[in-house]
Amino acid sequence: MSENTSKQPEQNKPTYTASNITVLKGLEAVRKRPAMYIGDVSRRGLHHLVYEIVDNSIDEALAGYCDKISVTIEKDNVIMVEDNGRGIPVDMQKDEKRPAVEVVMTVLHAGGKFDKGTYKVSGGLHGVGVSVVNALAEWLEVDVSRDGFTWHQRFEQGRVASQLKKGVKTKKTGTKIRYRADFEIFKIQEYEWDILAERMRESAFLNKGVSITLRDERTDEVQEETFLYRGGLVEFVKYLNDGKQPLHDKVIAFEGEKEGVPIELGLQYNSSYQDNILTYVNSINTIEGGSHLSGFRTALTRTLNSYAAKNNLLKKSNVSLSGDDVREGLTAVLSVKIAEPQFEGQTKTKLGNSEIKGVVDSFISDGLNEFLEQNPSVGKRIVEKCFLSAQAREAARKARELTRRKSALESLNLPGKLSDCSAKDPAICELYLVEGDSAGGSAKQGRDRRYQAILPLRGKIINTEKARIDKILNNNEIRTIITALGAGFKEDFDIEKLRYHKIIIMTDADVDGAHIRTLLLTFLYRYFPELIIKGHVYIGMPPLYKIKVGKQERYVYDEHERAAAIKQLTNGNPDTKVNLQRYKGLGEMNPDQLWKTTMDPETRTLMQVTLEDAATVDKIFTILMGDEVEPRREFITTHARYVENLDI
Ligand code: 0RA
Repeated sequence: MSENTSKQPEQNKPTYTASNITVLKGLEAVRKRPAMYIGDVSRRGLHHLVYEIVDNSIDEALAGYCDKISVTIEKDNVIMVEDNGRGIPVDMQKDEKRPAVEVVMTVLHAGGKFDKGTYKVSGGLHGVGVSVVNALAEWLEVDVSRDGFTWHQRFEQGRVASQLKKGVKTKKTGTKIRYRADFEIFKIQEYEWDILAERMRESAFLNKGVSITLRDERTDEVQEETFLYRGGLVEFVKYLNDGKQPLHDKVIAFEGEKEGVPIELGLQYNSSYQDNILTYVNSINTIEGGSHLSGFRTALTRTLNSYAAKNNLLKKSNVSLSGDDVREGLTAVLSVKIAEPQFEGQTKTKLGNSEIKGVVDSFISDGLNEFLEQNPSVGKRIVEKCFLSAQAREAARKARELTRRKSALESLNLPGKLSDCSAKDPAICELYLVEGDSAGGSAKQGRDRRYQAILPLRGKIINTEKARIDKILNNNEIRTIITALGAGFKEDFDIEKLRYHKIIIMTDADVDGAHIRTLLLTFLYRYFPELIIKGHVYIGMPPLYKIKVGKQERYVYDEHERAAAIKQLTNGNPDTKVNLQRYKGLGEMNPDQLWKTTMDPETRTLMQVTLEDAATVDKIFTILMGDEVEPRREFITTHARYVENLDI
């Protein structure tokens, strides 16, 4: 074992062999094009590095060797992740002639080489390996407890900075990794507690019995929270349904293995009209769904229909429950483990393995049938709710058929309020959804009519969180939006027909504006999720102030920018006269100003709406649009996290 600890002094430059050179090339590629490995180098990517390490510790937990993980944000934005797993192996790697831990840290995708047979992740942004974190770290230090000793090694920008060194004796095992991200690469320095906490909570729900402690030492008042859920998905579903009225007390849960595939499901209906189904493969949130979700949906629809029929629970025997009906008000979490997952789709979060559909279907059918047989009163309540949904849907269908005859939901007959653009290629066309007629007027005059269309919305649109589909379709603003988009609705939806590839929500920078924006986002999220997943939805950012110093004019978008701009324009001289105009609404800007500040692709700021964390998104909409007032007030003025800065 001693051969692992190189005798050369730490300061000595390591000598490079051929294999080391390919290693350097590999990590160099990561540093050159980090986005290829971690998505981006902004907030998301920075946090992704933390997940990457924690996921490795979770892998140890999945393999049954680890039940405690702690994650600390230290001062100076250093991250520390410690676990009580087996410890990264420190013995000599035969092929590489270097200690295994050094290989794991410096060779792309080396982590999995040693660990066949566990549920490792392939493809997508996940499971890229700790070496990617190492490559993107200013420095990284690893401390392993294993084989009776502690071991230490340091790296800088992915390169070996000190050879593996054997330390004191220990009986413990585990891995501790400390690193500082390379802020020459990352644009953003700040870690966000909420983002990390939400992710750690999710991992803890998905890996029951594993305790994950998050600690923030950046301020004198240290913050710490431990996530540990012995109930796993049952507790996850309860958490998601918090603030909603459950239809039955107990979360329905199944856990087991079918044809070698471990499957876990928790579900509970609530009185709302929306569904919230989260699916995971190897603890990765499959936002775009895939074969496991299809299997679950099929099983649910078939099982509830046959149960209802068998027990004469449908008041009209000719009615059958559609997929939408059996999912109304359903909160569910499905988690499967697959040895070789194939991820597809826009964001590589769609499970492709086709064989999984049938496996999940049959597992869930069996479990659900058994549950319904044993709990007839719960079964009856669920079917009754589905039946109400079916009736509403039937009413909506009739209403839609009526309107369809009038072509109101088809693009042949565009709404009168829409000022359409002249271009016909959706890829370059933009639709501005604008709050109020007066701002709509300015936008119409200020726009580039070749590719920018304007749809002014009068007053508040309906809260789609609180209404069934029949009511929603009776709302004029909603119908106008659907018609303008041109891609149909629900079962008729066809994204190929979408008339604009950018849908830009433009509301005032005040509380009312935020509310209208949220109403619009709620509607799009619930009824056109594909538009968000495919990245078509944006938020336009009108400026908050115009600053004028002498002849110079500057528009700024937040308080922070205001201070900086004033300082710059006045050269820091407090006696310089500053003319500050605060825009209360879009209507206060003339068409030319609106164009320059909010609509001109050269100068505007757009935020792209993303669905990064589906669990949080649903919670946010429940808070924002649901019945409880206080959490809403708290939330609405702070910034929405489901919005990602882009396109400047
Ligand atoms: C390679 C092989 C084994 C474990 C690990 C790496 C490992 C990596 C990390 C990263 C953070 N914590 C970690 N813990 C373990 C398998 C070890 C064995 O077979 O004994």
